[in-house]
Amino acid sequence: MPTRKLLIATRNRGKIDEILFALRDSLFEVVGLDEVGVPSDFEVEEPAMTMEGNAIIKAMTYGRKAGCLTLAEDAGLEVDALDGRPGVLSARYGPGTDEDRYRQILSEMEAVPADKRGAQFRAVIAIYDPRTEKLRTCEGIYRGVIVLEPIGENGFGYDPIFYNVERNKTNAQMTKEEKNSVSHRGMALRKAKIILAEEFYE
Ligand code: ITT
Repeated sequence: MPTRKLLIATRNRGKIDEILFALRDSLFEVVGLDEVGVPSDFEVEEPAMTMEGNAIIKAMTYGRKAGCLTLAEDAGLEVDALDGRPGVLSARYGPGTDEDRYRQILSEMEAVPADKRGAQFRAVIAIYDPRTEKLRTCEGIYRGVIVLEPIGENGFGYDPIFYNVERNKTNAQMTKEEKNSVSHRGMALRKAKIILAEEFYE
């Protein structure tokens, strides 16, 4: 029997690389938006107030458009001293580049002492099958500390300012493999793999 296709519904290059790595031994044939013919100008709004809400909207909208089993993810950084900001607005927290946005966080936190610089990444994954309308979600959370100055070149987004105390390095100093073993996305994807195998494999 041919392997079932699983669409990874994101255009964020950093996420795609990490998801492909985590699903490299998947039971499914993992495909991207271009491969199922979703045009690059097809945009999905993210109006929800929660990551779960936006992950569900992305999975259902892309899944219906492509007619294919779909995994979408919404993720973000929640900083304790900023009352959980940027949170669901992480990709849109100020204009410019990823670097502009992490520098904005650093400047907002200039006066925050070392023992109050805790933060977490959260990732919510939604899996949607347009044929049966079955929908499942799962989540991963990853705690760390916001550094004073960015360190490292790997990863994407806020990785250069997110420090892992146990590993004594920022996310941006980790290989893809190491980040996958500790991160919010890695945790959510390990749960998603079980859900996919138990509930969506046929
Ligand atoms: P899609 O909606 O196409 O998946 P996006 O970039 O808009 O892509 P999100 O709405 O989920 O994705 O925004 C997540 C943002 O949070 C992302 O742009 C990064 O700035 C940040 N982020 C999420 N996960 C991250 C990670 O593992 N490392 C660093 N930053 C991360």
